[in-house]
Amino acid sequence: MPLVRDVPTTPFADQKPGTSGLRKRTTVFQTPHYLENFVQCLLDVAQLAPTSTLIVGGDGRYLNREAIQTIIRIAAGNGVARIMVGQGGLLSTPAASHLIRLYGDGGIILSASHNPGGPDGDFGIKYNAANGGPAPESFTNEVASRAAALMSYRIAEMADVPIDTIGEHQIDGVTVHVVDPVADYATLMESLFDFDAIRQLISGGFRLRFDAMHAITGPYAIEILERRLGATAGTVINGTPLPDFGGGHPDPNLTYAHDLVDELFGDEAPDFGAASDGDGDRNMVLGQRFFVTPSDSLAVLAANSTLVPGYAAGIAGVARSMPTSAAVDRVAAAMDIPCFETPTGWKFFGNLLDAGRITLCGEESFGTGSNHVREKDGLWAVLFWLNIVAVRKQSVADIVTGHWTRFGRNYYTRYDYEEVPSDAAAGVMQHLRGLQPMQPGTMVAGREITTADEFSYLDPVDGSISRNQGLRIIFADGSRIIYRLSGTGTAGATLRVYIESYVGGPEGLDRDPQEALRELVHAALEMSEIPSRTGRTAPTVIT
Ligand code: VG1
Ligand code: CO
Repeated sequence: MPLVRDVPTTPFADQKPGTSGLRKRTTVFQTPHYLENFVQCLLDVAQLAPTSTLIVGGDGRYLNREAIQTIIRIAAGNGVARIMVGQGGLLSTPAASHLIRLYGDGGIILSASHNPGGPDGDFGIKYNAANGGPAPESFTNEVASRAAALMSYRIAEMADVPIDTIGEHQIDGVTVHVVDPVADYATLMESLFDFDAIRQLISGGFRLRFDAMHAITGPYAIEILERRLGATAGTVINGTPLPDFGGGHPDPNLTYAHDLVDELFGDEAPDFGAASDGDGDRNMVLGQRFFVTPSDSLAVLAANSTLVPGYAAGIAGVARSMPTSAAVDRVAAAMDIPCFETPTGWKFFGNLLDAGRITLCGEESFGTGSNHVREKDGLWAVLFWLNIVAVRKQSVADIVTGHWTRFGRNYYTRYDYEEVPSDAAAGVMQHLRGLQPMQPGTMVAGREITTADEFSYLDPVDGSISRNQGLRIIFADGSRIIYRLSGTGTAGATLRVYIESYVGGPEGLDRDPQEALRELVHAALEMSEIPSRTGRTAPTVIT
């Protein structure tokens, strides 16, 4: 075994993981001992047996490579003798989840997801348990309290591991297995989807474009879409992961993926467009001149799930995060399967998936997934859509509008106010909590409030309770306004306002969402006093 040193350190009080791991400015992670301390605390709480295999990989952002060497040394220092790493230190979040499930007992994923990377950008780290899913709140709370008291960490004196060379490396009694980051994941996708049908669709002239946004999904998308499914070379754009994501913001939405959006709404638009985020767990799906709202995407996937081989036997149930629109609820009701409403963040789906109570789940924030792994999965969602298009032989737009005709339409929008001063954002939430007009029976924007509360979640599997998961105002006609503070931002606070309204049809299904929701949006801003309290007259991002 390698020589192990106990290094004295000072505790950090700010190592509290948020919605998805610990995310900070890169410079914060470069503070001496900062990363080491956090990894020591993760391993202290994880309590891996010496025979365990730890999976390690990240989205390739600046500091990824160095951090992986440090993590290997700390893991070895704590007696972990088998470590599996993606080549070059790369693993998308869903691929890491899959490797943990296949070979591992836990994993450490390095990512700040859609947040910009680079020396002036963000970095992040999180722990996933043996089921492949993000550690639950009980785990992350314990990590944070240990980090606030840690006095020393254990680190092995080891040479750098050759993470670019595939194969098993024996280093001072520690086995480091460097694997192709894509292979097992691509095989999993082939087992779930009808690749023959998708291949035929593409060879028949269906034109697609995938924007990897200079982030982790490039190698995955090139292998799967171009090599295995026969899409022409160049279908995947921005396909080489760069440490600073090309200076961009790898967030697949209408604002940050504007090049793709422009192409799909242009004259020579392809039939299908998609993008993924920094760590590969998000997806944005576009048809020709058509944007699929993520909440609708989940509903459409659920309604069409039996067309896909991996789900042909039927789905046990579905779940969505609370702010996600209720479009999938209507599908679940029609299919006579349960529908669960969880707090924001994928970790809350884990128990439901493990217990077999749900098969598909998703969030309004461009996240969709299933029981195939325990993370949301960007490329999986893209393949699911392609499979449905291939079987139904209809355009994306026709599939979605047909869905509305059958189930009605949940008009939906999200307003994000990024980097608002923390006290102003907290003030908005405090003000909303104290609002008298939010009593049931009050009329707002011509609608009657039936519930106004702060969302709490009782996990039906383990009985744990998560409180303060967003303020919600629910109206008699099913419309909702929700306010939440983000748990992934790294500067100031990000305030999110989610607005939804249902129209049963057949009239009124083809309106512009901003137009259809205008009154509710107005009411949401007026009630919350966001403009006057934050000084923001417009949101940073509208979805
Ligand atoms: C955001 C999204 C949430 C998602 C989370 C992690 O969290 O709203 O739905 O699960 O990001 O996604 P928040 O707390 O900022 O609203 V990712 O792709 O950043 O791992
Ligand atoms: Co992500």
